[in-house]
Amino acid sequence: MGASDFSKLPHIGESVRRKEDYRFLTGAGQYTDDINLPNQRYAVFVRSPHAHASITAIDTAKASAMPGVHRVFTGKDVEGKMGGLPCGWLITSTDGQPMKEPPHPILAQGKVRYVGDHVAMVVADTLEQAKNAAEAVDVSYDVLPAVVSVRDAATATALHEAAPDNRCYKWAIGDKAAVDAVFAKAHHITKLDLTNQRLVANPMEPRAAIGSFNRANDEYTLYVSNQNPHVERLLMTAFVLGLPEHKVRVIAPDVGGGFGAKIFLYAEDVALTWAAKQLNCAIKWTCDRSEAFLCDAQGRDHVSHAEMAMDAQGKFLALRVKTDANLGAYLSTFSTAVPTILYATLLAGQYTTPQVYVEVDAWFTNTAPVDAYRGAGRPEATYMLERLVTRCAWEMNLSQDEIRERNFITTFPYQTPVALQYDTGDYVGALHKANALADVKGFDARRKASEAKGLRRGMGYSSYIEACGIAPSNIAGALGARAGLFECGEIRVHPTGSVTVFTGSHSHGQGHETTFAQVVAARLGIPVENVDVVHGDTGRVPFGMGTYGSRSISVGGAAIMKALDKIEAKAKKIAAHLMEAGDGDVEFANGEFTIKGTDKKVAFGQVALTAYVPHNYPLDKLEPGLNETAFYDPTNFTFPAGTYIAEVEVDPATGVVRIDRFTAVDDFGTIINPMIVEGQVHGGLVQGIGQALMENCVYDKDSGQLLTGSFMDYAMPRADDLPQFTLDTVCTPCTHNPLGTKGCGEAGAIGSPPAVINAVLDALKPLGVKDLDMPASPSRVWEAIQAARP
Ligand code: MCN
Repeated sequence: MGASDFSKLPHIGESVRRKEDYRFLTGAGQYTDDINLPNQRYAVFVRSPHAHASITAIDTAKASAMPGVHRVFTGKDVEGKMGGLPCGWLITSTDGQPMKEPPHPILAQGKVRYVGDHVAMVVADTLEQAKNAAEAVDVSYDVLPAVVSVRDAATATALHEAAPDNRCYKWAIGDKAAVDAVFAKAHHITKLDLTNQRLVANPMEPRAAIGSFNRANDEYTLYVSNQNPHVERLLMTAFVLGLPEHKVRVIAPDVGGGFGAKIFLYAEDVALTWAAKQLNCAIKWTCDRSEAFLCDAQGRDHVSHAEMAMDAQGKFLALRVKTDANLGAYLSTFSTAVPTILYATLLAGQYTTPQVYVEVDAWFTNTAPVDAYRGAGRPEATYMLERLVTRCAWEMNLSQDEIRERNFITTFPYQTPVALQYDTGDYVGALHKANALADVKGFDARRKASEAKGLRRGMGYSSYIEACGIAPSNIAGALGARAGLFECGEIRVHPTGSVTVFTGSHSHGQGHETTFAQVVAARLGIPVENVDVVHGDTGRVPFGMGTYGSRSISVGGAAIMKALDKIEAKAKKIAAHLMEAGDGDVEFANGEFTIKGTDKKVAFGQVALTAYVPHNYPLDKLEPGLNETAFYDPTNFTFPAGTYIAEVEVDPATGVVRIDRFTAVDDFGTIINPMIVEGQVHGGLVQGIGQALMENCVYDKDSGQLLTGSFMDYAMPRADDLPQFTLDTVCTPCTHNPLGTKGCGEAGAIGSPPAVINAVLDALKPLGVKDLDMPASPSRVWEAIQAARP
């Protein structure tokens, strides 16, 4: 079935209420920490208090003798018994030097490299006993100099022997010589230096895991708050523990948000699983919030310089970008792909810039590992580009509309100079719709009204594009990644015609149990209530690559569509048998099989029953059952895009920024469930606005201590920091997946930061403020105003 026919089916585009909300709203959800297994103990990790140090001794005698303590595991216990954490998607350096892949041990081996690094694991009968014993583990350290910023990394004490200058890799994309030649002749060059600050993901449910072992069958089970249980199992068995995969079951039950931080294989998960066999028990660990600040993988942390070459009309001729990316102390699972494949390839944006050259240096520092966080690379690209485009307009005396419309891509497919081919889009349409909804025409009057109150008002634009549906194997491979990411779906039609869907996607707030059920119900012509969705369990779902990169509906949903094609094909044969017709004469629509040109028909339920209760079944042509599995590897990314307009009021006396209006017009192709999509955009916008105005993960420059290790210091946005959002969409269906969908889960976080900062800068322009880094906190804004004073 084509995407166009699919979009017209019942339930598609319907705001079906979320099936999963009943259990969440009635407290019946089951998160990892809610689960308790027989013979369960508790683990607590002893973590490094230093950012960089040699471990000279670990004395576990006192801790081991404390009440309830079963074992204190240290680096020595795991040394030689397991590998280190793998870094999965390693990209290939482009400077001829191999990428530095230093070991990432499960428990520290002689050295710690960030505050929170895992030194020992204590297992005791109760959590209190484990905590007390952890405090009694006596670790002696020789403290070494620490480095936290990419600016200082090259000259700092090396973290790893494998990387003496702390550089992990150098990577570039684009034609440098061609770009330099254009710059040499450009009419005007706009330049920008900026920092994309480090963020902490902070899902509502902190990470948690229970490792268990069954001696009877030599099988492990790991319950874990994770976004991709099959990948977790694959990495843990193949790279770290050397176990046959079928001996480990990973279950990610209800997960209270992830935002990227739960995609990765973490040391705690491995340690618990391994130790469960050593102690022949179940071992639970629940991360507390302070621990999460220290040791969850963090996001962003780029320092960049960008230049745009233009002709006299403001037409973009070439873009040149140099970025230094902070990878933290160790490589996390996907970390190397973030500042490269997921960042640099998006720097063409929505524009026809003929030449783009991006150079990335990635560095180790004594900070928590940095990896994907909602948007992963694409917010960094959008922030860079949309700040630059806004500045280009200011320097060329063009309006924000003019600079964009002169450079927007308007014909598709469009091949960018940085590897991607956009299939569809309507960038002009989204801009015009956003202008109308934001009442741009009324802005001057509102600005005057603000000025009359002693306030400054500004308006900021951001026209973002992202690559979702991560990741087509062919494109990922061409860009140097070692693996692409397909998805798997299984449709099990039961004899009564109800359906269970097994998907490799994982829902941790995105509402898949509803939207995936809508897709199946639409295709089979059955009620949404008759479809249940199972995910998050390697013991029940055939395989899966999980949820991130806004891939679930476009890749996981497409796998389900492929399985449904097989179901339909087989069901048609059964229907043909029932109606004594040829297979080719059967048509299927609205839950009924019919024979062309006759009034013969059978219902889907009757066909399902026949599949399991065969009567006079042509066994030579058909096997019983109605159960199909499909794997889907996309041929391209999906390219959601849109224009966001923020309008802010700034109090120059205090530096306080208030967002007065925020308009977001997105293109997500065909939309399955508008209510869920709107919720996803809301969540993304809040995270993006949080980055723009409040959130900032700060390490002390000298000691490497995390200074923002609690919600007292790390400001999260709350409802009263936000305006009522005005949302709308344009629709250009994706051309290469059978649903026509483009991902929506990250758009808000990608598009909003530059819109907000551009608005703040627009407001402060009359005061002489030319630049501002995120977060635009009151103190920063106030300081910028003071610094700009003549
Ligand atoms: N959808 C739709 N029509 C479309 C696109 C999507 O109806 N055209 C629906 C989907 O069916 C799905 C939801 O919207 O129910 C999101 O779909 P999609 O864009 O495919 O994104 P994913 O499901 O793959 O979710 C991943 C994305 C990412 S990468 C992060 S990070 C993120 C996010 O989703 N983390 C979240 N949203 C989150 N929401 C919550 N509550 N918690 C998180 O941790």
